[in-house]
Amino acid sequence: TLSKEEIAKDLTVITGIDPGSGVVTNAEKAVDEYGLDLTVQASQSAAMTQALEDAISKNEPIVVTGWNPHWKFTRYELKYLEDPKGVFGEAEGIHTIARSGLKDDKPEAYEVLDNFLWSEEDMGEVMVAIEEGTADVDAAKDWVEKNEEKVSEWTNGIEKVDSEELMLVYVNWDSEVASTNVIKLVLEEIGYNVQLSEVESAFMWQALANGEADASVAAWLPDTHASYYADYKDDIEDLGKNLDGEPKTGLVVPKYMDIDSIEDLKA
Ligand code: PBE
Repeated sequence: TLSKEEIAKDLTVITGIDPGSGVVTNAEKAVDEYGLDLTVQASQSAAMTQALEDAISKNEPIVVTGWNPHWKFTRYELKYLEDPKGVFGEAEGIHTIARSGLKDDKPEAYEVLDNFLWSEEDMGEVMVAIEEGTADVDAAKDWVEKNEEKVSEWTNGIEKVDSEELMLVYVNWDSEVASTNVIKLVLEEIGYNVQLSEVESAFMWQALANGEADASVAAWLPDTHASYYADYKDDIEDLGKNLDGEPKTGLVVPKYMDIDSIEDLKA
């Protein structure tokens, strides 16, 4: 284990992901509010998990901007640091959001998207398969084939369409790569010609607000994407939760770090 003093001596950064993500914004807020002598280093999800792997292999201290559902909790022994100031919010949800007008223009797609609801275990299966090397599309296909009953609850009674175009936007976060690829296949079963557009967080919200894209299953509310929601809420529609579970974000460390709270990161 690493003591609080050893951690304070060696740790200079919080390893972040993409700069537009809610966890990075909130990590910066945490540095301010807790008065930490650490810099939030933005990078990418894949670089963050690589840094985690490296630090763990050397038994070094590391703090990352983390969230679950995410495969890192199955792969490594990790824990969230307590957040007594509530910087990372309370009860969070993963929501489906759509551009205004989708309900009228493409009611079948709207209905499927509105029905889409799966569990943390479901999402975990797809995410772990991708992490282990299965292509995104194949991991999604395997899950859909194995879960016909669940999928039919989302599509039951919905009329098929004839090759209508539909554009889904998402950000390259492991959890959202999984959900986006699954809902794409389900919408294709209904007859949509689904395009995926991978963008930065801000553009995900923007593209829906100005009608360039149709929907996204990658909105984290009410807290993680609060500022995007505030900016765009009048021009999008929130279709509610698509994950049955307790998604969460925060600062995550290996269990061998002998600290419990973000406050313990104070030098
Ligand atoms: N995440 C995953 C995103 C939302 C989904 C928690 C990394 C974020 O904006 O922080």
